[in-house]
Amino acid sequence: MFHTPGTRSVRARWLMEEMGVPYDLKTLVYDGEYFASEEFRKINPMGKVPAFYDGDTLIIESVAIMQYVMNRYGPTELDVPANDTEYATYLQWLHFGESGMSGYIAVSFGHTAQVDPYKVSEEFDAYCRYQVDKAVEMLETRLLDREFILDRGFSAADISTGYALMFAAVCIGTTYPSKVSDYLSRIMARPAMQRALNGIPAEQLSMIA
Ligand SMILES: N[C@@H](CCC(=O)N[C@@H](CS)C(=O)NCC(=O)O)C(=O)O
Repeated sequence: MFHTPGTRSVRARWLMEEMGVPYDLKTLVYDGEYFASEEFRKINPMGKVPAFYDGDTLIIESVAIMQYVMNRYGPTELDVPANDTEYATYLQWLHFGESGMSGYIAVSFGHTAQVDPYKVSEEFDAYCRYQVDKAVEMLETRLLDREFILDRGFSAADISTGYALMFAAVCIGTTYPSKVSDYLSRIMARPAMQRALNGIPAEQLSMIA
């Protein structure tokens, strides 16, 4: 898998660490010019990480990689079967971590860092931050009476959403209410997550809590 520390490829790496699935990592330093180059776009046509190869099969969406690995290399307790009462909630948060959170965080990060060609207007940045704030509020409510997103315990939904919380704290300075903050500390302490974070500078990690 093509990976850059701290990016969405952490999700897939964290999942494989939790499952004990062996993987090869090609670690790239983030370099906008290289990512946009023809050479890298032969690896991932979108010029992004993760780019996950299983033989000739390529997947470029972090949550899709998670689902692929769980289904191909499971079974795993991290996945929730369709006949489970929590299946709908599981699917919602598995995808919400990317489409309802990280997409907005990434736009706001590009804006904050003033990275070409990712600059947007102040209004659009405010809109993205508003979406992130609402998501955090919804998660705080969910965590009022549970340790993880699901009653059954830690699942892939926590990997997807937990990564988004880390992304927002480090890249756009989001701060969290008490339940979300405790939850983030709890999932960050998992040995598999610690291994998946290998390569992230300590000063960035100190921004999370
Ligand atoms: N929806 C994709 C997003 C992938 C993505 O945007 N990756 C970022 C890093 S977190 C990237 O490589 N950006 C480089 C660029 O856009 O130039 C996923 O979940 O994998």
